[in-house]
Amino acid sequence: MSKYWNQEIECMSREDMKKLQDERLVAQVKHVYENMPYYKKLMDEKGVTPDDIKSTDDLHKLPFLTKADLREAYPYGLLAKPLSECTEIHSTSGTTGKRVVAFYTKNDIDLWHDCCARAITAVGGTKDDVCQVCYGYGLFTGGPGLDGGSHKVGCLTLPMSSGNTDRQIQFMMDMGSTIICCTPSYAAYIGETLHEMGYTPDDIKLKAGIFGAEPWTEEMRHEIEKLLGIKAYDIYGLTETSGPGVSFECEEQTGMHINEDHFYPEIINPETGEVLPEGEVGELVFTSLTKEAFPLLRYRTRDLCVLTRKKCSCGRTLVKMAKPMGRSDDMLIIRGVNVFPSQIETVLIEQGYTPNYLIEVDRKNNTDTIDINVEMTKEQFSDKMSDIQEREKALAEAMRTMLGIGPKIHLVSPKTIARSEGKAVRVIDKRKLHG
Ligand code: DLL
Repeated sequence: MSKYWNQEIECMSREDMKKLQDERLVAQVKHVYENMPYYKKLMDEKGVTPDDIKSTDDLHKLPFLTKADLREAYPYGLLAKPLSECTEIHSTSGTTGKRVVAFYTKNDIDLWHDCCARAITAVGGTKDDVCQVCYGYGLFTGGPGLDGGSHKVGCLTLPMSSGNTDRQIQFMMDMGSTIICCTPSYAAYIGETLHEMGYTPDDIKLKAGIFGAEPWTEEMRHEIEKLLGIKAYDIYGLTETSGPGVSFECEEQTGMHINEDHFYPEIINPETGEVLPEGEVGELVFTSLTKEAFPLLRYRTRDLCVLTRKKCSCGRTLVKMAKPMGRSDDMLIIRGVNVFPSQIETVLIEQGYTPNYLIEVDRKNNTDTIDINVEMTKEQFSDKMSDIQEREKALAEAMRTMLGIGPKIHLVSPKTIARSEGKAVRVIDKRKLHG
């Protein structure tokens, strides 16, 4: 059984991949220019025509698209195929403003599922596996994407959707699930519940998990691997580019291979828009090379990360992206210092806490404040106030070393912070609430 879903593409030489990308880009720019008046206008304003784009080396000449464009063009403004050729939509879970809606033709769906099949195969999935999909189903892309990939691979697919955690565990045992797909925060919750029900990883058959849709740290990976007795792999994607499967992790577990035959990546300086060389941190930008219905060119994801073309031991030559360190708009600026929730998660798990925490940011007397509520485990829990204060002090100190600013720590009783079944809410920024 091959460890690749599509060896020819996944292990293609750089020259051949560049040739394929160049050809696809030229055709795609023409398709967009002729069928998406919104982007044609942006190109016209910049004085660029399809003839100016001869290869990926010319990509920098094209205008960017942002989430603001998607909102402005809502609902049909970025559609590049007649509605009669579209068979599905998906949408973001955005709570503010208009939703982002993405459209798919039959072919778009097929290619998307193919990308997810690559991800499942890369974690060792074959038709002999039982794949439990507990990402949400519906408008969210997580459930339908991995479900489609699992069907392609030929796994027995359990379309569980998220929630009803006791039932998830019951099915996992009864059906002998070997692969699980969900958000990392939900995986941690399932692991926690498994242990609470009196089981250990020896009681289940799981071997691998495919986790994404939200930022998570290496420390969280180890925590989940321990709780469920599995290998935990990362998967990345966004509704605007199709959903999960834009990139996926292989056995090396050191970043995600981008399906660059479909999604051409660039890293830019978020302030100037300038393209940055390999190895520099910046904002990830994707150009869809094959999508028909909703083919976004130079779409700014707002995710910050690094690309590398270092040789990977798995044999794949697809470029790799590091774990995104968060979205540029998730970054908290506290008293002028940049803080990412992922840094806080790292410290917590290193110090023996669980990934159950909530960050509250506020502004009092013109000064930013940051409070972190952290749940204690049953073992850490103590009746003695002085013990808890001691622990809070030690944790605040560890945070200060990592972040450069000292947050206020509040250790709270076990089971008092709400668990997540989908994307976890880690931050409440009250400064925004006050306007
Ligand atoms: O979250 C698609 C997805 C579903 C990916 C299932 C992986 C698994 P959206 O709801 O549109 O789509 O959110 C996309 O989520 O821009 C990132 O900020 C974040 N994100 C997605 N995957 C990861 C990941 C889906 N592996 C936004 N690590 C993206 C960090 C991630 N952040």
